[in-house]
Amino acid sequence: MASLVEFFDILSVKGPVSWSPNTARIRLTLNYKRIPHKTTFLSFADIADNHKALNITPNTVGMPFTCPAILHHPSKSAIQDSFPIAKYLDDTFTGPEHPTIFPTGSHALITLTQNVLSTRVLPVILKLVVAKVPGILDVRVESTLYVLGRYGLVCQWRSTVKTRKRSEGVEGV
Ligand SMILES: N[C@@H](CCC(=O)N[C@@H](CS)C(=O)NCC(=O)O)C(=O)O
Repeated sequence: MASLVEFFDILSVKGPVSWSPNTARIRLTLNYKRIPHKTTFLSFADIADNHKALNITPNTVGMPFTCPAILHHPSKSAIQDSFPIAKYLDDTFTGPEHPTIFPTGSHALITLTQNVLSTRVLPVILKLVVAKVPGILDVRVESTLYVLGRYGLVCQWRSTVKTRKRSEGVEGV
């Protein structure tokens, strides 16, 4: 069956493999709901340009443009942020061939849980997770510096970046 959804994931040094817990939520949703889709892996540095070209509404909290994102070809809807994406997919792909991920009547409880997790739990573990990210992003150094600056970890990781530049022979640096 033709792909109905284009799913935007993030490229890593290991190539087109799933590594981000944020994007994994939508990969799991697409697979569980048996939605025909194709994955496009974006370099971290290209996320904003890609999303702007698709007229994706910027996030109001956190970084304006992030993955996961999807483009639903039939409706031309382009959405980012895993929770709204999951709700959109559940509302759009219904019927026995597409199992539901939000049982009827559960939206309020799930929204509350999501809010607590993202405001109370995530900030605590974010720095631990982000510290690992530069080591697995694709080797475009500017994208590595981009994420480091974003989370205030430039000093801690600058030496790692230099090591990677030498050993991997990235051009132009
Ligand atoms: N709340 C968002 C978070 C998504 C997110 O932070 N994604 C990261 C990668 S794991 C990202 O794309 N960051 C882009 C940036 O910081 O420029 C969701 O659940 O989808």
